[in-house]
Amino acid sequence: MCSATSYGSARRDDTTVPERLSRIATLDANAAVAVRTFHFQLREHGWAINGKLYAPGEPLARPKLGTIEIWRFLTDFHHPVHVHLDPFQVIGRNNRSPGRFDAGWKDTVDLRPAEAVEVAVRFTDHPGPFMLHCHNLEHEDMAMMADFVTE
Ligand SMILES: [Cu+2]
Repeated sequence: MCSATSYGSARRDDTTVPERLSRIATLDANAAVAVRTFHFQLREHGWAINGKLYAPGEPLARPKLGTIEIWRFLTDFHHPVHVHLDPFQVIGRNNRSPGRFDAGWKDTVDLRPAEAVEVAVRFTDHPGPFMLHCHNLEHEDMAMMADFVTE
């Protein structure tokens, strides 16, 4: 195929798109050592996770490095849920298989009102405090965040 550049000279374009762009190793959810639930809710005192506004130094989870856990996110509203440290894979949405839009590695998953999403996450490399939070700026600014500590 030939194409002209914006400079007017004709150049041969011999590039091709690979048939497969990447391969993604699937996390083994059956190897999960824990299942944790995080409920994102509007409470009368603010936007909360498991009934709590953000409290630095009061982690909601202490996953072990090198392990896989299943984290269940529930909501009564629309929240894009973001987990720091490691990417995750969606393994279920509303007790069904993930949607096509759930494929691949994620750092944020979109939960619409009354949805429940399960993700598998493998904690790697770095011990210490990390965060999960709603990525809606108004919600995170109104305390919809939580610490977790990898050990
Ligand atoms: Cu939110």
